[in-house]
Amino acid sequence: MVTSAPLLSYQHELDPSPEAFGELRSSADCLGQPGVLNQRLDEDGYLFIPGFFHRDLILSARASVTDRLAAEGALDPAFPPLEGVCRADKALGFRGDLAKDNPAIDRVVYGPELLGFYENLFGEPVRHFDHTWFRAISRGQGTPPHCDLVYMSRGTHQLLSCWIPYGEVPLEVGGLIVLEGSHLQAARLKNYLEVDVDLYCENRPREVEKVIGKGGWSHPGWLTNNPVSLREKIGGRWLTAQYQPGDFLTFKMTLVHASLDNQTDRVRLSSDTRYQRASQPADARWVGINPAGHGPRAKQGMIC
Ligand SMILES: O=C(O)CCC(=O)C(=O)O
Ligand SMILES: [Fe+2]
Repeated sequence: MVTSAPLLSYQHELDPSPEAFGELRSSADCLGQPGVLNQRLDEDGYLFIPGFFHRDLILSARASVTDRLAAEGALDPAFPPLEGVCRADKALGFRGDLAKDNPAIDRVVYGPELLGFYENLFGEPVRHFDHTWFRAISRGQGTPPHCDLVYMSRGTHQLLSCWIPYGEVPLEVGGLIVLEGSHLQAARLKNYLEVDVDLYCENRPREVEKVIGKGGWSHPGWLTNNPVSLREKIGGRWLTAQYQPGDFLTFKMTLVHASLDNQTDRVRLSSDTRYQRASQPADARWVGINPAGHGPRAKQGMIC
């Protein structure tokens, strides 16, 4: 992959050599073949489907978000809102509120195209989590390496995340990166994969204060904040793409992923949402009309 700017992830410079960095494999050509898709999902831990959605569907969802960002004064008024140019004095980040009461986002993430994809993949009726994660990432921001299991392990583990960019996300705007083969490292990552950030030890006063007193997490959720040393330790390449509107990337709960940092003044907009077989149990924190999320109702004490 051609790179001009250095590849930054959580302020660490990734090794751009072909042994350490590469492109996601496209499975767009296997869409009608669930057997092949499932085999690839097992092999790679992810499926990358470029050009899946109609571009206009994604761009109208983008407009719904950039209009909100413009209305709150987060965007540079010298540019059309759709360009998503951030004001230099405003930092953006995780913004679940941008997907709330937003029919244009719902149309993408819970519409017939994507639900149909998962139904075909799972071979039976599916359900999605009712919580929609949404990010508006401005310059200097990115996501450190983690697996999603630590946030959503109380139902089936045969759950898939779906990352969708709303607009072009070239390398310097900072899209998702996945660590090749990391879903096959469960034995090595065992202690980390057993984490549940909302579980805490009742017999450890400092943990009780952190989780119950302050409403925080018993564990930060990240596997590490250094994607470079992580790759050197567990191997594989960091894989990504020059994302276009219409693309999506779906992946397993145990696949290590992170993002590149945004090195531009253009906001990186993306959602991440979750899908599973309807017949399997769902993590109660994320389903229903007003899901508990990581809030007080989700905290569970145990004796350690
Ligand atoms: O978009 C990001 O920076 C992180 C997304 C993520 O962690 C996910 O899709 O599970
Ligand atoms: Fe994640």
